[in-house]
Amino acid sequence: MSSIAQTAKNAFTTMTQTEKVAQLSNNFTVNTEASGAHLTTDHGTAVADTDNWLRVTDGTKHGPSLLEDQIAREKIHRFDHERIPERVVHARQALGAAAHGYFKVYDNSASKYSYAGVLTDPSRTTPVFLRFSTVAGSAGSADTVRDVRGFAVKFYTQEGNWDIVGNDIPVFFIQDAIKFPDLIHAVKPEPHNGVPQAQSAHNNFWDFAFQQPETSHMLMWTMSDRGIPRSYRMVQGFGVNTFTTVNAEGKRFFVKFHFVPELGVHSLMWDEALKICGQDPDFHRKDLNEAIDNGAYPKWKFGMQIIPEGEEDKFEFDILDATKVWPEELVPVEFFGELVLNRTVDEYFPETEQVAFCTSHVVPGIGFSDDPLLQGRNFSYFDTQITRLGINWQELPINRPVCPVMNFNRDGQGQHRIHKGTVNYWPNRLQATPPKPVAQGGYYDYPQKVGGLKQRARGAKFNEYFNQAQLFYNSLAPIEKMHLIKAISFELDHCDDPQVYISMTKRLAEIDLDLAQQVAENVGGEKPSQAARQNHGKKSKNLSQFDLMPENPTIETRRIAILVADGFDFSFVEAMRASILGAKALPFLIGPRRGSIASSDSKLGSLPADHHFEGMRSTMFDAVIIPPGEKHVNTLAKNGRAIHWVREAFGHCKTIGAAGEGVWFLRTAVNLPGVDFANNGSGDAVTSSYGVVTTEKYSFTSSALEPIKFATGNGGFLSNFATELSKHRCWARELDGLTEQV
Ligand code: HDD
Repeated sequence: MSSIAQTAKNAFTTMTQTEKVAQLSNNFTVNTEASGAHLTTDHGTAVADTDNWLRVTDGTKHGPSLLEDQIAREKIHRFDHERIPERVVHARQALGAAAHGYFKVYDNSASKYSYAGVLTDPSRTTPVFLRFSTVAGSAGSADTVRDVRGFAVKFYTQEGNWDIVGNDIPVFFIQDAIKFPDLIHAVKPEPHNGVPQAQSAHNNFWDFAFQQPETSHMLMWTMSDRGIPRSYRMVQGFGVNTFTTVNAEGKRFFVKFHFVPELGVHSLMWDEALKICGQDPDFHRKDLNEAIDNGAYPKWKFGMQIIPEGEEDKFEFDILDATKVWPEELVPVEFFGELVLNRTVDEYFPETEQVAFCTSHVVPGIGFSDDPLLQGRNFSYFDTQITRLGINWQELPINRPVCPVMNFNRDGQGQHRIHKGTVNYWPNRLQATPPKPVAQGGYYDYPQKVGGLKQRARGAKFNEYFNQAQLFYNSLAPIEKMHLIKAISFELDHCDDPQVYISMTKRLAEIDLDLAQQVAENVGGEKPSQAARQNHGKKSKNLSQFDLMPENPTIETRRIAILVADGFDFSFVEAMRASILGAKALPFLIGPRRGSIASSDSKLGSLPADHHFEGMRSTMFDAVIIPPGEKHVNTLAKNGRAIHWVREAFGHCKTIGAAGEGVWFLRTAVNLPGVDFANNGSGDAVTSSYGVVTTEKYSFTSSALEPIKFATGNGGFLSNFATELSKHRCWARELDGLTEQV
């Protein structure tokens, strides 16, 4: 290009860019931080209160929220329609994983509380669809970020669809639905630079958390190990909000819904979660599919906490406040049935993506409460589906009820059904499609008495924010507290505005002094010398994950890596694989290359490695075994990646097993700190130390398949190994500082 042409091009570029920049800044720029600016509606009316939905209340107790609230409606409408549909390429389909399954009650014992068929008829098998999700990240974000997990269940009952749109954490950040747009804006990427993705570790989130102290309790949960689950199959599910049920006598109950996983509640470690974000962003959905495809169907017990109407005021917290749990000592969970997932989806988009949930979807015998978060949600979900899927979203195959749908709702974009007949209104001269009386199954609206002033206010008990944050923190095991402190320290370290991290460390002193001091020291906050509020010291059960270990030890669905190089002991590996499969866990051979690896015995031949050390890291597995074989361990000992593999698994507190020369590899090449190993000459005695299980000599039982007995001591190598693995991790390594040495 000539210099004249170049100059002309530059001038043109500069001119057009400048014009565009000027156009944007003059005509379209609004400075929300300008002095004197105040909050208005879209039509310019100043807003006096953006924290409270207009509701009926006497200032002590909550009555229903009013649809009349034009300010809340506008705010939620604007929020619900914020996203435009994602691009057909370069924007991966929405995040989340889902599966089909069924729900069944054990007997009719819930009929004391509800007349809903789905809860009371043991002869029924109700189909369900469950969608798991993360909250903050957009479509392409990774599965293992620190976040809340959505746990949304659609029950296709004979009386219509019932949706529990829950989370894996029993409380929520905010009390009033009108704050939801603020919460989500604060956690999403910051507006000026679109950073960070799928992270709460930034100024705006922690600023909001500080400004809105009702977030304190849930912050403790998300910063605990609950924020980084090992698997969707190992999370609890909670309806979170307070719902109601009505029994056949017309008596009403306040209820909270619970799902408790059969496999226990387990988490990743933070370092592991961070690595998996890059190594396998789809870790959780693959895990769900792998389990179901292998016939290991995830199962949850279903229960309810129940408070009869009339007893709702006897608690120090308001039972309609979604930032509070109902401690199980006060209101035990009664279990009524189970939910099982047994089929993966056939096609992601029409099922996982197009499924649409609504908290307002209930069936006769189940209803709402005046929980102010639920009242707003009941409006929001239906509204957002209109933007996402169009007005006829309930006709999409995945959303259609299994019972007949017949009404006079008509037309609209994407109408699927052709209605025959001459009338489309009620009442009509033909008596076509009449309403169904309650006695015959029509929905029963409980005649709730409502009183109070119409005002923007919350009930008096809603003003207490810290008791249950303390209760949760106090109930954690020492290792869980340690993780929580590290997690908040990580997050606040990513906040670069001192105002944010200094205020937040002060806030933590409202919960626990030790917590506040340790975090302040880590992140450069002001270390408080005394608690801002006395810790009441109370604890409650089932808040710590250690209270939720499976009733019977199990290694079902655990992924076990067996490291092999040429010259491994064939019989040992085959015996391990058979026993592991017998216990419904999954063995994988990991070698220096994918493909055939020769054993030490040419007559027995070789085995194919499933993956190579680089392709599949230790983070993808729950445990690792090093088989015997002299040549094989010499090769592993020269391979830095193999050594790193085992050291990393040790650092993540995973069970490690070795036999014969494999023990030498752990002791000398990997050099695991602080561990006792099986000695030379100890024969087939088994040594278990810090979750590392070793034996000099592996003795084969009469059959190749050694049944796993879950016993320590003299139970045999595999039984000791399985017992360690059934505990999920060996936390003593971290508590004793060994993990910091690898
Ligand atoms: Fe929500 C989606 C759970 C409060 C508005 N929410 C959504 C999903 C889950 C939850 C699991 C994903 C459903 C799916 O898999 O399709 N949300 C919760 C819980 C809350 C909560 C447990 C507190 C108890 N949500 C909440 C409030 C509002 C919303 C207060 C608005 C006022 N939520 C929405 C939404 C979404 C949604 C914007 C986005 C996509 C959708 O609904 O279908 O309407």
